[in-house]
Order: sequence, then structure tokens, then C-alpha cells
Amino acid sequence: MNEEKALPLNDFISYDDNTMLEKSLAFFDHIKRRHSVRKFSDKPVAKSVIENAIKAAGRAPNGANHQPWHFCAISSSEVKKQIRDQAEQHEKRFYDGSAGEEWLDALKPLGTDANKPYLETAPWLIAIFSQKKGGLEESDNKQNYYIHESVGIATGFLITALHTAGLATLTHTPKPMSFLSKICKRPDTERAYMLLVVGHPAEDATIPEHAVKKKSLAQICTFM
Ligand code: IYR
Repeated sequence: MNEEKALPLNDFISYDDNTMLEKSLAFFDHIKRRHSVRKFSDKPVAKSVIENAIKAAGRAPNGANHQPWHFCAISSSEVKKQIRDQAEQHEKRFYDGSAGEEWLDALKPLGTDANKPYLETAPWLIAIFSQKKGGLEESDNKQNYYIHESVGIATGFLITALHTAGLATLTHTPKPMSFLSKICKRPDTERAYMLLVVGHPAEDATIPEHAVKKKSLAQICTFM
């Protein structure tokens, strides 16, 4: 049975062809300037900016509109220190061999290692959780759908919102990430999805040469 109640699409903005082309180019120019940053300044970032970016992430398309995500935004130095300590322990095992040779070889051009000082330097860490169960209402315990797709898109919105506000981010995925659930006191129905490091880049921040090599349109797209 279709129980849809519909509203008019009255906040959608259309553009003429030229404006559309200009806007698509302007957005490409804007998003081209997004780089993963691994050296952050300790300059504070207002909580309201983080709140607005998370509200934007919460607008992502998702399975059955259950919005199967939770964002834990952390600015507490004590909590950041706990996260750094635990992440570095896991990363040390990873870089000391648990990752396997092929994976470690793939990471060499990025120059990453087990030291993660930015987990304490950056003013904000956002731990992103996916919810296996939930629903639209706070009290719901329904099955969620397309959870990884939904949370992945929301994370993309979040990164884009923060970049648009003039902030740098780093997607960090220590392996395993279950310690984040404990530190953030999240329920068993949730899994840690990603840790986003957020702040101003350090003045001497760099980007690996390897990271700016992007596949061409012809490589990533087929028109039919
Ligand atoms: N989580 C580790 C390793 C790592 C893995 C991938 I795939 C990267 O693109 C980058 C790093 C770390 O953060 O160092």
C-alpha cells in the first residue's frame, strides 16, 4: 500500500544552461582544492561551524530515510588523547606488519606511519558511526538499509561542508576501530565507520605528490 503524502518541490533552484556550466566549473575548481591534510594547526574552530557541517551531513540521501548514522564531535583534549593513544597502538601493529607487505607498499608514496600527532593537535575529531538498527524515531529499533552507502554519502557531504567552510580534513581509519565505540560510549547496534580529523592546516602542511595524481575523465567515465 502506498502511504506517501507528498509536498511540493518548492525550494529547488534551476539555472539556465550558462549558469549551470559556470556553477559546475566553479564547484570543480572548489573541490579540486580539497586535499587530505596530515599536519594541523591547533587554532580553535567554533562549535557552531561543526554543528552546521554535521547538519549538512544529515541531509544525505539514505536507505528508507532511516538516517543510519551518528556523529560524535570531540574537542575535549582528554578524549582526543585517549583516541590518539589507542589509534597509535593499533597503527603500530599495522605498520609493524599486520597490514601485509602489499598494503604497506601501497602506502609508501603517502609517507604515512604509526605516529598520529594530529589526533591531538587538530581542534576537532568527528567519529562517525553506522547504525545497523534504528529508524526515523529516536525510540525505533527497525532494520536499516544500505547502511554503508548511506553513511559513505553522509561522510562525503560532511567533508564537502567542512571544506566549503575553509577547513581541512583527514579521513582516518585505524584498524580495528572498535575502541572508538567504547570511548564515544556508542551502543552495540552501531559500528565505528570513520574518524574525521578537522581543523586549519598547519602553516607548513604539505600534500604528497602521489595524492595529486588524479585519473582523467576518460579513465573514470564512459558515456553511452
Ligand atoms: N590507517 C592507516 C593506514 C592508511 C591506510 C590507507 I588505505 C590510507 O590511504 C592511508 C593510511 C593510517 O592512517 O596511517
